Formats: sequence, C-alpha cells, structure tokens
Amino acid sequence: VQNPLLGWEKSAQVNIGVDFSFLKSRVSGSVELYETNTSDILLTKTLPGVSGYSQKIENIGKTQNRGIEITLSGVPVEKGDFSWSIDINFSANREKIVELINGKQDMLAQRYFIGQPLRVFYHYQDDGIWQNTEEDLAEMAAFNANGHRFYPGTIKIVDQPTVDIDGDGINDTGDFRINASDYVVRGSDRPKWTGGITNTFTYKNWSLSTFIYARVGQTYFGGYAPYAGGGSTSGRYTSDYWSWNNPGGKWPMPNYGNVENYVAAKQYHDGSFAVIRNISLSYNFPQAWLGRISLNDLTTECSGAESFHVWRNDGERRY
Ligand SMILES: [Ca+2]
Ligand SMILES: [Ca+2]
Repeated sequence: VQNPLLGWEKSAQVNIGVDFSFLKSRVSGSVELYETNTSDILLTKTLPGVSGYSQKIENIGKTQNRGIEITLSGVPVEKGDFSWSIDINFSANREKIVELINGKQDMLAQRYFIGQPLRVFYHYQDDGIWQNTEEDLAEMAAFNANGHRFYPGTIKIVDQPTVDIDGDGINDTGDFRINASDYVVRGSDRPKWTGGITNTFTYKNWSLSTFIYARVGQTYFGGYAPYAGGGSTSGRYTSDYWSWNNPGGKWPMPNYGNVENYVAAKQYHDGSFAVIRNISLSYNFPQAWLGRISLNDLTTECSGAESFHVWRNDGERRY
C-alpha cells in the first residue's frame, strides 16, 4: 500500500559544541547542546481489507528532543610517581511531544500528551491510606454510595476535579467516582539526567580506578510490598502497613475481604539512584621484564563488576 503520510524519521537537528583545554591540558572537556525535531510518532491503523492489507502505519505527530552533554577531565594531583585523575560525563535530555494529528489535542487512548515524553506512566494518583476519621468516613460514604468499597486501611485515590460547580470553565471538584477520568501522568521512565565519574589513582605501576554512575529523575514502577493488602507472599513482607493500631502505616491493611485497593497507583516511585559500577586495581608489568618474554604491554587487572548502590531515593524497593 502506498502511504504518502508515512515518513520514517523526518528529522532536523541543530548542534552546538565547544571543546576546551587549559592549565597545560590539566583540565579539558567539551560541551554539546542539541535539538532534534522529528516526525516520528507512528500509529497503526486498521483499514478495510480491499487491497489485501488490513493495517497501515501513519505518522501522526512530532517530537522535540533537547539535550546537553558535558565531559570534563582533570588531573588534580600529579606529583612524582603519584597521580589522580578525574573524568566526568553528564547528560540531560528532554523529549516532548509538540504536535499530534489533531494539533494540540492529547490522544488519551494512545497515551500521547502534548508537552510530555513519548512514553509516560498514566494512572491514578494515590494519596495515602483512608483513615478512620470523621472526615474520611464521610468522604468514603460518598464514594461507596456510587458503588465503591473504600474502608479505613485501603488505598486512597485522588478524585481529580472533573466537575465545574460555578460554571467558570475551571473544574472545582471530583465526582466521587474513581474511573479513567482520574488518570494523570505519573512520570516517565526517562531520567532527567545521567552522569558518571571515574577516579583513577596511579602510583608507579599500580592503578586503582572507580566508576560511579547516577541516573536521576526517572519514575520507577513496581516495588509493591507483598503481604501489604494483597494476597501474595513472597517471603518478604513489611510491617509498615495500616492497622487500627498503626494508622500511620504506609501500606494498606492486609485484607482479603470485599474492599477496593488500587495497588498499581502505589507503585510509582522516584527511581533515582547512584551506583558504583566498577572498581578495578591493575598492575602494569615494567617494560624491562616484558622485553625478555617479547611482549609489549601486559596488564593484570582485577575488578569488581558487581555494582552496588551508594544512594537510592526510594525506600520501597527494599521490600
Ligand atoms: Ca469552577
Ligand atoms: Ca473522579
């Protein structure tokens, strides 16, 4: 099928880059800025099967990608047989949808939102746990009158404003129903920035190198505490769940009864982390030794490839 609407990667890119070096090359680096505008949002459409093809792919929107990449290298110490060098890289990128086939209108079914990245998490917003207070009981009664089954100890979902009481065009209140109109963008799996630092310490033929990597600002889905309001037990469980004696509990009351718990809503977390990706110690055999066995360069290295977290923002994943 001929498809004039389809252009696989019509893109335009602008780059600005600077390389620098000073203090007799003790400090060097580069900065690069870029912006790419691409028509790359593809949608598969099903067609009546006259031509024998039942599906075609259309280009239905435009995205913009802006970013910055920085590298920086330096030698803070270089004295006799000892040296310490640092290499840093940093990158940040913002992807957003700037146009869809209907112009500036979001496409809810496809989860495409103007101003947001291509892939976003779109779900209910959780708001803690329903409490056994007069205020919460009254609010739950209003939901339950509409068929919901909320009780103290279940997950509270934000009833997004969808009702305009005073007719000024701005929604003021929810409708005491939790449904698709209460969905909001809960973030993206894209990080706001990533960065790495390599420190290398060299003394005579020995060299010790560490690499720390950070990924910050992405949303992470998962980490629901088993046993907390669900039927699953995987051997790990939390004691930080709501109970009549622990109204401050973070997770819903373990409950197998006829109640409503929107467990997915409680699983969107800030997934920022930093890890030590690599630690390696190496020894460079001296040239004088290598000459005898006719080798030019020989390094022995032991490294710890197992990465471990030095910092992690969300506590949920410990469960
Ligand atoms: Ca209003
Ligand atoms: Ca609602």
